[in-house]
Amino acid sequence: MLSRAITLIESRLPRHQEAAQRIIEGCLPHSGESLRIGITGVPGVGKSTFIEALGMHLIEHRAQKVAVLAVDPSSQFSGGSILGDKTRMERLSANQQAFIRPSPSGGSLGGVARRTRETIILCEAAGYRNVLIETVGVGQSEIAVASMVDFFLLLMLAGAGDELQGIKRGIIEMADMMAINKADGSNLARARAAQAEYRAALRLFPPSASGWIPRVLTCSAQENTGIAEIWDGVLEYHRLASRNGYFAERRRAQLVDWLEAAVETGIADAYQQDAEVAARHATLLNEVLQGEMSPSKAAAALVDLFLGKLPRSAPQAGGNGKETP
Ligand SMILES: Nc1nc2c(ncn2[C@@H]2O[C@H](COP(=O)(O)OP(=O)(O)OP(=O)(O)O)[C@@H](O)[C@H]2O)c(=O)[nH]1
Ligand SMILES: [Mg+2]
Repeated sequence: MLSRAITLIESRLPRHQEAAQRIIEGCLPHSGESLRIGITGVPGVGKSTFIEALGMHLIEHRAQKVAVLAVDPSSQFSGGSILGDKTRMERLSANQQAFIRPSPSGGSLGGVARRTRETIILCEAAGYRNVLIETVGVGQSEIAVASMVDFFLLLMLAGAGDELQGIKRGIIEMADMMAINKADGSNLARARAAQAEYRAALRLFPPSASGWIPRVLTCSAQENTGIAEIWDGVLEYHRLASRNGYFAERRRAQLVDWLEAAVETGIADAYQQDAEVAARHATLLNEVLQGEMSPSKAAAALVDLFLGKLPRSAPQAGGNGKETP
């Protein structure tokens, strides 16, 4: 049922969207009681393997249900990792206490699924106490995901400089915790060294608004070491941020971002669904490509055309006075 509801929410069809809004309204009062964790890192760092280990830890040692939202990067990068994820999250996908949902990135910013926020609400209402969101660490997706989660975990590898890992400074600044993964076998010593280096580097960053000092830990998702310590850290953050009000503040910021993103998505959907606008878009695009018109002039003409049609094409306003973002 949860899967089908999410599929409905991801649909762009207006009649599906109406049903989706009703589901979200119904779920909202039952949502919020979870930890929303964003997990990012470059391809191959071990995000899926880590989520398998953490998810099993939460189920087996903390008796909590886990939802995993993995954004499928296949539309943007060659291959994609969903098939790989099925094998990398073998135990978790077979476990009744886990729900794994690969979502298409659907062309939205940085590969983040366009309905990830709504999906989080549904998972929470379905009783999942932990929502883990895997996103591939290539840039914009982290920024989008960071605005949807309570805690942001950055997985790193030892022995590769920041540039090599494609991690931007801004992303390190957003991280509530860094974990050097693959701290096993002959890599262990290098992982420890990287830990010391990153700890020193983090000291140069200004203290975060939450009063939390980001941690640098090591782990091996494969050998299942360091996972419990990472989760203890997450819980410690949760306690601190709950006490000083930052957790609630961050949740409010999530609502602000949700509203804004939903407005943008709504406008973009309406724009794309208008046949006349779509036809004009194609014509003007052609003119732009021929060098006959500037992109900005074409865009202004298209926006004018779209806005001019609004009274007819706008969907009915809600009318029940409820304010779901
Ligand atoms: N030695 C070692 N290998 C690991 C560890 N974690 C993951 N791996 C391996 O690293 C490879 C990539 O792991 P994934 O979990 O698929 O990495 P990912 O970050 O999810 O990759 P993408 O989804 O493609 O971005 C796999 O071959 C894993 O078996 C670890 O802790 N130690
Ligand atoms: Mg993966």
